[in-house]
Amino acid sequence: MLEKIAGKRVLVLGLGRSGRAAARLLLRAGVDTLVINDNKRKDLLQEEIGELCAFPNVQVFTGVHRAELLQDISMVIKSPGINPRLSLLKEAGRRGIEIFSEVELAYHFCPVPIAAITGTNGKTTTVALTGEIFRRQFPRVQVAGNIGFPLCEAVMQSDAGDYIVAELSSFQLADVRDFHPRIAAILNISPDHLDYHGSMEDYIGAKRNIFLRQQPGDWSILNWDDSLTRDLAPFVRGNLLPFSRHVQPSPGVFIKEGYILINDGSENIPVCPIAEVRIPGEHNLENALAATAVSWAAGVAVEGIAAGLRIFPGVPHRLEEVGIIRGVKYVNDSKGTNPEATLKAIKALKGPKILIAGGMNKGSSFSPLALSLAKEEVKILLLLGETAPLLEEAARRAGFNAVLAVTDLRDAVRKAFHSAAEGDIVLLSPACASWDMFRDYEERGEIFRREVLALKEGCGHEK
Ligand code: UMA
Repeated sequence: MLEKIAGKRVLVLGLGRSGRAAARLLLRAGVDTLVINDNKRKDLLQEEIGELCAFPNVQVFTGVHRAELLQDISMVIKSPGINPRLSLLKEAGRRGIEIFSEVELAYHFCPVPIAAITGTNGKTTTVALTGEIFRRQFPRVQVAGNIGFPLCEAVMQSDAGDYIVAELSSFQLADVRDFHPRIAAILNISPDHLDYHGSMEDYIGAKRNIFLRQQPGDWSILNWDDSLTRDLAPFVRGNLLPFSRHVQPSPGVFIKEGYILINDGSENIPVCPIAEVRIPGEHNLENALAATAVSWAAGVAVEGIAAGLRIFPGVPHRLEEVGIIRGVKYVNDSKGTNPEATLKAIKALKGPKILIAGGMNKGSSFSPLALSLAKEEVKILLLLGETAPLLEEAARRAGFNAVLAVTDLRDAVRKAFHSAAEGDIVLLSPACASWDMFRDYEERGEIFRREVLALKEGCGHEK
């Protein structure tokens, strides 16, 4: 990698969080010329460009992606959100220029071990929980990657003795070559981001890249209850450590008689009763088992694992209670960006629910979610965004007719407020990406929180 940087001309595509972190690392690594290209208008990137002005060897091109920028480029670092079918990337491929993700770049400069976690759902919760557990064993732990703190940034701030726990998306794993985590985990796989990857095969292929460079002595963790992740066992090169809620793999992490147990290949080691795991819901139990497996593989003492499981409260935008108004609970699950995640959310929350859903179309099927609405006590479905008509059609086909269209999230919260009865739950869990109406799921969740708090204000702070 260094031979493609020192004294060379490198192109960074995208000037978001990943692009900026990659640029900083490349400058530190002695790149000769850094070419940055973002399709946003220049006036919308003032802040991002500002911090790079001090470097005479940085050239920023905005507005469009132009093939001329590939002249004399040694490699391209692609931001994860940029579609791989972009014509500039195709042209780079034709010219034999290698394209890497920001994660691959970070890896080459990483002085510390990485525990990497991917999966369609539960990544952020599992990574944050694993970080909480690791802090009981290692002097300094950085939680990085898709969770919002770019891996390049974490690497630049790491010192010997630290550990990085990385959340990796399929976007980030699609363009790796040498990336080699000491511990790698795949939590589950269900159809997602098919608009980006083109096919389920490609999506699974990207996830599988997490194991690509692992060797004997490394750890590879798989969900044994998910047939798609279980099928990946033949690709594992490290020590396989499965986790399961239903069977008892040896070695493995599992549940027996209400207890989380680790089997090290010969004996069962008790961790803690499942009743003591603080994060709620069956799906979170799966995340707790995964975090236990990753932590045990990293050498964290069982007491430390149990303490982390008992204390960790969950992450923002994931089944996060943001307020109670007139006996109605408002829950922000903006991170529910695919139908599977929303299904888990409606199952986790017991009681009648008003569900706010809809967003950008990623090509997911809404039928299984639609079929579960009535069974999981959803009484009204409020729909917004690009997928509103598709969700409505799926709901009506499943015989669920309590569907209302809303103009935006504010309208959704207000309509939910007027329709809710004491004891109901108003749940934002969109089953879709946010990018048709919001910058990201975090902005969507914050707007939901703000609207709920505004309503609460209006109701005179009643509980
Ligand atoms: N851009 C272009 N051309 C394009 C598209 C975008 O130039 O064709 C530019 C945009 O104008 C913008 C920049 O690229 O300036 C944005 O790049 P990005 O979308 O890759 O976003 P980053 O800010 O770099 O954030 C990324 C991840 N975003 C995505 O994968 C979409 C963040 O994950 C991650 O936290 C961050 O890197 C740090 O690692 C967010 C996410 O939504 C949370 N992830 C998806 C998910 O969880 O489902 C995968």
